[in-house]
Amino acid sequence: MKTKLPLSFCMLTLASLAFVVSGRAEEGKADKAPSKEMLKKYDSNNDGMISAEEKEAGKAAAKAEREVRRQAELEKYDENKDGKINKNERAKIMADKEAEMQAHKAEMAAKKAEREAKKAEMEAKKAERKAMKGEKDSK
Ligand SMILES: [Ca+2]
Ligand SMILES: [Ca+2]
Repeated sequence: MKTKLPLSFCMLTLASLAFVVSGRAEEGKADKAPSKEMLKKYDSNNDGMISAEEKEAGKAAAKAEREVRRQAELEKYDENKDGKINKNERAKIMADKEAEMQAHKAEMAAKKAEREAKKAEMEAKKAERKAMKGEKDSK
């Protein structure tokens, strides 16, 4: 347990850092013309602009979404039902997230291996064709 906690903590820090960075990136975007993604998210009357009201509504929706996620997290992990996530419960969340991440990593590695295997196959076929052609030419 002692060896596992610092890693989880490190990942938590990394995750929140990534969140901050992506949050900043989105804020930066808002200053320029709205991106398609932003419009899809916020432009509810489809006039190609995001009004203050639409932005507020979007923010409220995002907040509601976060709240729903928090509630789901509580429902799943709040073992002593005190409405809060304590250290032990947080550790479980992190462990689950870590497992999820490892599974994702494994999936990516498997996909990469598959791609590489395909590439090797193509190379082999290419080499075979070349060899056959060479044989023909030498005849
Ligand atoms: Ca609009
Ligand atoms: Ca709790």
